[in-house]
Amino acid sequence: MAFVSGSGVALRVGEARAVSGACVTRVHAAGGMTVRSSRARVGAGSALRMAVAEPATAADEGMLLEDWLRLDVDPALDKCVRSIFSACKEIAYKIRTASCDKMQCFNDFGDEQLAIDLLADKAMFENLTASGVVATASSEETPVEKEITPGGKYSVAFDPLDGSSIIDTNFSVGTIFGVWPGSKLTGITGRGLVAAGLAVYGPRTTITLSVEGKPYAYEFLLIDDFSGRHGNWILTKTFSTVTEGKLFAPGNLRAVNDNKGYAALVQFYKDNKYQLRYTGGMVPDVNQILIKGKGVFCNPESPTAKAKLRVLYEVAPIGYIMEKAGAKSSDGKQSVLDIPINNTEVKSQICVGSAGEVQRFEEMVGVDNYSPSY
Ligand code: FDP
Repeated sequence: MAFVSGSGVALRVGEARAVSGACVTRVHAAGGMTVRSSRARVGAGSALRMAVAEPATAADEGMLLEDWLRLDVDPALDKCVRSIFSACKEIAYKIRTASCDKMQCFNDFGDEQLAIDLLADKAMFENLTASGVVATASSEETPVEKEITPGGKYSVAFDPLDGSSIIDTNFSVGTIFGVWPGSKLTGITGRGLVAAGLAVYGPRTTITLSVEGKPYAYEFLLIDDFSGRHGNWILTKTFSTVTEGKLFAPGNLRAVNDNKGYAALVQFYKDNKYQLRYTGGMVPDVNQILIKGKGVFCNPESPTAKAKLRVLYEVAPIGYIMEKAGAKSSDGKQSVLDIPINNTEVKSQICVGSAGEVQRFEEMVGVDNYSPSY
C-alpha cells in the first residue's frame, strides 16, 4: 500500500524514512497505519491516510509515546507509565472481545474465565510488576498497599475498570491511575502525584495523561492491530485550557432530594439551557470536558446519598489531570488535590471543570451536606 507525501513523494508502509526537502522523518508501520517518531506534526486522521512530509515543528502531536516520554520524563517514571499503557492495551482488547450476560462481562485470562474488572486488575498488576520500578500498588479491586518490587521508585493506585455497571450496555468505560514517588499510598495527598491518566475504552481507545516534566494533559490514541499486546500509542491532542461553556454532567443526581444547594444548581443549569452530557461513567464524563474545552462534572453528596468516589483511585488522579489541563477541581471548598488520603477508602465529593463553573459549585453546593470521610 502506498502513501503520498505532501511533496508528492510516494512512500510505502514499512519504509524506514520519508524525505521532504531538507526534512527527514522516520515513518513506522504500526498495525497497518503510518505514524511518525520525530517531532513532526501528524493529525490522527491524516496519520491513517497518508504520511505528510511537512517540516518538523516544535509541536509534538503525532509522536510515539515512547519517543515523547523519553524527551523530558525520568526514565523510571517513563517505564512505569509505559507499563500502564501496555496494561490498558490489553484491557481494551479484553473489553472488545468480552461476552456479557445480564450481570457481568467475562473474558479469558490464561486458562481462566474472569469477570472483566478482575481481569483488568490482573493485567495492571502484571504489567506494573514487569516494569521493575513500582514499589507498591493498590487498586479499587485490591484496596491494600501491595508490595510489588522492593526498592522501586514509584507507587501506583488505580481503578482498573471504572464504570463497570455500564459495561454491559457498551457505553464507554475507563481505567484511572495515579503515580506517586516512594512506596506509600497512604499519608499522602494528590499534590504529590507525578503522573495520572484516564484510559477511555470507547469507539476509540485513548489515554489522557499528565506527567511530571510535561506542562499539560495529553491525549494518546491507540493505533491498534486488534490484538492484545501490539499497536502503538501516538500523541493526538494537547489540553491546556478549559473555558466557560454550557455543558453539564451531574453525577449522583439522587442527592438533589436532600441537598438544596445541588437542587438549585441543577435548576440553574436547566434555566440557563445548559447541554446535558452524562453517561454514568466518570471517565468519559470528565474526559469530554477536555475534548470540548468547556463544561463541568460534579458528584456531590447529601445526607442520604453519600459520596462513593474514592480519593486515592479516582478523585485525586482526575484532579491532577484536570488542573494540569487548565481546569479547576474542588470538593466543595478546596482543590481535591489537598484532600488527605489517610487510608485507601477515603471518599469525597468532586467537581471539575472551568473556573467559573467550579466556583459556582462551591458557592451553591459547598460543603453544607458533606461529611468528609477523612
Ligand atoms: P461504576 O459504579 O459503574 O463503576 O466510580 C464509580 C462510578 O461508576 C463512576 O464511574 C460513575 O460516575 C459513578 O460510579 C456512577 O454512580 P451511580 O451509578 O451510583 O450514579
